[in-house]
Amino acid sequence: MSQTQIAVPDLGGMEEVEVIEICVQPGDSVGEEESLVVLEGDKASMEVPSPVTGVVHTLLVKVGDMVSTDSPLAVMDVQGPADASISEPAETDPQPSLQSVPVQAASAEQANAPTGASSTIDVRVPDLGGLDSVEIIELSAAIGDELQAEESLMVLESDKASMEIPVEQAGTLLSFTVKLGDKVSEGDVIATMQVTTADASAPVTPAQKAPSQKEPPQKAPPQIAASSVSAAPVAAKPASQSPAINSSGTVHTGPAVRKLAREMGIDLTQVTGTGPKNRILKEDLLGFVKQKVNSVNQAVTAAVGIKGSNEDFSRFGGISEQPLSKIKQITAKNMVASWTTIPQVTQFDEADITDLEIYRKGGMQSQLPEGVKVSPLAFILKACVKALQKYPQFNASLGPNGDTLILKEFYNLSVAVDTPDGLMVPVIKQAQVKGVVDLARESSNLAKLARDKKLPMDAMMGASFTISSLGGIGGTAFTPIVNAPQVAILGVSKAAYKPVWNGSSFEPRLMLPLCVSYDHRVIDGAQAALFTRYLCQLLSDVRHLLL
Ligand code: CAO
Repeated sequence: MSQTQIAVPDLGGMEEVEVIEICVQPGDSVGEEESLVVLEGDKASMEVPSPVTGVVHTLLVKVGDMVSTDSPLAVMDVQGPADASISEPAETDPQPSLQSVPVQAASAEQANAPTGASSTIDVRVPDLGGLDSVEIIELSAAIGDELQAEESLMVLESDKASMEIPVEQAGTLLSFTVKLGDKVSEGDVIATMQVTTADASAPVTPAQKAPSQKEPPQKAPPQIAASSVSAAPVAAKPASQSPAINSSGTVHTGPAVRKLAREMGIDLTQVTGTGPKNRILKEDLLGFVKQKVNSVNQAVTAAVGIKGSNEDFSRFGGISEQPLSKIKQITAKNMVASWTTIPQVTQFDEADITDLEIYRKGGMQSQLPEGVKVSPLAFILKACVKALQKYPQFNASLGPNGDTLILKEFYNLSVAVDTPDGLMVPVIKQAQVKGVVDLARESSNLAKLARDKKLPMDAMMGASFTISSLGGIGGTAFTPIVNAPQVAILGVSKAAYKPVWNGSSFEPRLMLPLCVSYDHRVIDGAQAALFTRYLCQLLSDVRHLLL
């Protein structure tokens, strides 16, 4: 075992390029020709494949580093003695493929093939059926790929046709001598391959022996896909279900697709490749984006949809159909969104408000200014402020990515008001600076404005917590829906006298049912129980609320 330093190969004239992707981690076993890093200059991106088989010992670069020819990239543990030439591949590269993917030396000597059994050949553009100067739109194979005869190497497209260029002979792809977007004609050298020949003494079209441009092409004719530009031979291939990840865990695709994926923020390991050996093509990436957009749209539609039934109920008897008010339609959408996106739980408890009600209906009433009426709601509002101050996570919202909690230092309490047109939720702003009487006056004013349809828009914004009181109507308990983006809501049902055990006897006490629904992503059950209990304690001793 020895250690070998891997360096950046000849960059073909580019001075500095950026490391845009690290394909391996220390400890990874890497095969020869598997990508180590991806580099990008202002003209091209390129993968740097490992020239050896071994284990990555140390990475000497990180994403964002600028490197140039011969810059150290990594140290590899390899079997056998270190090969000093590995860090200097540029010295041995007879034809550096500067703008395109290949960066490794590609001579037969470096190909590590059995002596006398393999040779390096040029791959040339075959007869293009009369077309000239045709653009390369897809590189279908990667350096190091073992290609079978007739397997696609690249795709060309002119204004008349698209065509795959297959390799004639099976072998290992050593380099591309062209890049995406280049225009090629019949006879042009486009790649070099290492092939195994039956007779080692008679290698086929060795790379070192360049035939003249006029020499007839040696390769199979291209598969002309169609006679119009709309032909898409690439897409016509059967879609593969397996992701385009090679044995080293890196994604099998070209630099252009990588760049596009990076710009769009797409994790390529999630994309299924339909190219040769599951290679991800540009079409795959675009298809993936389309699919994601569609599914998001569907989810949004489902979340905000208020679609009802298509059933013809008149088959069973008489029916009439009424339009839903705008308020009801908006409420429906908000409810569906909250119900489907927030995991919510409701905590129930009872507050003993016997003493509070004696005070409210007795001593307090006589001290109130003319025309002011204080219902239990005003005390409940006051108690909520105090409970929210003690348990601030109830007066909060989840951050945009769901990984932070935004705690609010204002206590803007919205109160659900039942109006003929539907539910409205005006907000009592800065409730923490208001006393019980002020809260009573403001909640009653806001309820009146809501019922008279005179609520200004601003009066319904900025709430940090909601109270829904059905106490004036009846009921023993209910489960209010969290008013997103808030994380909790208090439901209040009708107070009723109940026999309560005081330690020696049952006593009639006026018990107020409280129901706290909460976003379980933010609030734990124990916190909800403590919060609700604390509310009950506050309401059971009126002194807490008047101080
Ligand atoms: N238990 C027993 N009695 C109660 C009570 C309770 N929890 N809450 C109120 N009351 C009594 C009041 O004291 C009042 O009695 P008096 O007239 O004898 O004093 C009576 O019920 C009516 O009260 P109110 O409803 O007019 O006043 P409020 O301050 O309690 O409530 C408001 C105001 C706007 C919350 C209420 O009118 C309302 O619209 N509630 C409906 C809210 C709603 O629809 N929520 C469901 C939303 S979906 O989750």
